[in-house]
Parts: sequence; structure tokens; C-alpha cells
Amino acid sequence: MDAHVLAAYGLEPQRFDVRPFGCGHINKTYLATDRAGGAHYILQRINTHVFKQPQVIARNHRMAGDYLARTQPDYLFPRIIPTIAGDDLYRDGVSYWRLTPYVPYTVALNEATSPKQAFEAAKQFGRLARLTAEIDLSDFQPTIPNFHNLALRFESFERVVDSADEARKQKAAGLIEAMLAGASIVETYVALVAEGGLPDRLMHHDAKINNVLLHQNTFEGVCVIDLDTLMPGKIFSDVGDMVRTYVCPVSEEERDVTRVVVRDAYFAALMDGYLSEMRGVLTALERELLFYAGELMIYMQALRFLTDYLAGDVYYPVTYETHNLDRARNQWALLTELRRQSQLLRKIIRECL
Ligand code: GN1
Ligand code: MG
Repeated sequence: MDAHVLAAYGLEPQRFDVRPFGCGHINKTYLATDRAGGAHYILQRINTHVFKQPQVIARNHRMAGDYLARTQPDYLFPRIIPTIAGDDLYRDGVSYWRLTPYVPYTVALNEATSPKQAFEAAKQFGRLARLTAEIDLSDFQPTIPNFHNLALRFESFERVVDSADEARKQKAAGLIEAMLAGASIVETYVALVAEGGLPDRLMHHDAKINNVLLHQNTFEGVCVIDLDTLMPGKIFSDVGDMVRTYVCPVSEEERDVTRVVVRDAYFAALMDGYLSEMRGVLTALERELLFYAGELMIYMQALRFLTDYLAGDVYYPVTYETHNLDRARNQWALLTELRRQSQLLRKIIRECL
């Protein structure tokens, strides 16, 4: 990272230590630490192949921040820090940068290791949704159009199955079959959207466990981070990604699928945490979809990884040849486990409601 990026924010480059931070796939994230102690910042370079209009990210983030500062001044929401020129993004040739405060004494976990962590993390996403339940969404735009549109994701998958490299197709044959056979999830999605009964809400759209900061000692929830897909959406996006990433003891990177299991106590804790904020806000239809949300988002993530494997790894960074295929297999195993336990998990949801 070049020194002039820090300088654009009025930070003296020679005072700061800058290191890569976190494990996001899409943007490049750095932690900038003042060597003399004191300030820490998160500096992010936005991936403009994925986010074609970075100004939309800044705008949504700014509008949500302004609204929350006005209506909930005590709520911790990491707002954008403007450049000294007063801009929300710093443009450096073809790159766009965004600066936010780093919250000290916190951790982001890649896997939950206690139900309390799942409860606390889910509560943070629930709180964000509750506090913005009344926000006027008409000025918010999608930062990635059709991001969680399962019908379109499925179409892209079908297209790539037709055009993919034969060797990759062979390797993935069993999973391709399974994904095609699992398309009833897509039909349910299409029917739901056609009915039009689901309200639009300001959703985070990447409610992974590592996108919440917890207090490093007590694991109490502190705030949500990674606000680049904050945009109008449906309830299943955030609930589904929480199920996808909180209930399993291993992350989507795990290659040994026998370790991919669903921990019902974590499922209960996350539902309880989310509903402790959103119980009174959800509509009847949304309540009915709490289990389906997990199926939908896990299936979609498997589809996205498999599509990328068949397309030749053009979206998710990989470190070895079958990386995306292994991720897809991991997600498929998770979906299978979730469905195997569906009766118990649905009962848990009823009890939490
Ligand atoms: C990407 O970049 P990161 O790691 O925050 C992706 C999410 C996926 C996730 C899977 C913009 O998120 O949708 O769920 O990887 N973000 C984008 O780990 O595609
Ligand atoms: Mg993200």
C-alpha cells in the first residue's frame, strides 16, 4: 500500500505500521497502527471488479451511519472516516479506498467455540436490523445488483455447466448432479419472490461469524463490520449466513467433510440471539422462513463456489486447484447435515419464537 493513501486521510505514513488484516475474499483489508500508540484504523481497498460502483457502498454506509447517529446515538456503528478533502472514498488511479475506525480489545472469530459467541454475534446482526427497521430504503441502492438472487445464481450455474472445461466437470460430476437435484430450493425461492410478501429490510448480506467483533475476553458482542453489502434485501440473507457460519465447528475452508456437522445448541443460541432483537419485528411469513433461510444460503454458497470452480476460479481467490470445489463440497455437506436434523432444528425455532 502506498504512503499517499494514508496521507490522503491526514495520517503521517511514517508513524503507521500497516499490515494485511482479516480473511475476506474480495476486498484487501489492512490494519494501520500508530507506532507511538493510540489510533488504529481499518483501511480497505475496494475490489472494483466485484463492486462496479464503489460510490454506492460509501453512500449506503453513510446514509445508515447518519440515520443511526441521529436515532441511536449510543449504538456503535463503524462509520466511514472521510479524507481530508472531505470524500468518503479516496481514489488512487483505478483503486478506491475506505477508512473506518478499528475497535480495540475485540476479536473476529472464524468459528464459534461456544453457544454464547453465537448468541452474541447473532444479536448484533439482529440489533442492526431492528434499529434500521424503520429507515427509508428508497435512497439505498444495491452495491452488487442481484447479489442474493438465487434464480440468477442457478442460471449462471447451469450455463457454466454447459461451457466448463471437461476435466473440471468430470471432477465435480457427483456434486453437479446433487446441486441440480437440489433445485427445489430454487423453486421455493422463485415462488416466494413472485408472491411478493417479504418486506425489504436493510440487510448486511454477509452475516458471517467473522463479520462481528466480540469483546476479546468476555465475547460480548461489540459491533458488526464489513459493511460493503449493506443494502435492501430479505430476511433470509442475514439469518441464512448466520446459520451457515455459526452452527458448524469448522469453516467453509475445511476439506475433511466428516468434520462438517450441525451443532444444535449453536443453532438455538443464534436463533435466540437474533430473535432477542427481532422477535417483535418479523412478519408471520418471515418467521416461517427461519429454517429455509439456512438451506437457501448454504445452497447458494455451494452453488457460487462450484460455479467458480467450473468457470476456472475467476471470483474467489484460491491456493490450489480444487480449492473452490472443496469449498463447495464442504457447503453441500453442511446442507445435508442441516436437512438431516431439520425436525429438531424446526422445533428449536418454534421454541425460540
Ligand atoms: C465473500 O469477501 P468476503 O470474504 O467478505 C462474498 C460473500 C460470501 C463469502 C464466503 C462480495 O465475502 O458473499 O458469502 O465470501 N462477498 C462477495 O466466504 O461476494
Ligand atoms: Mg464481505
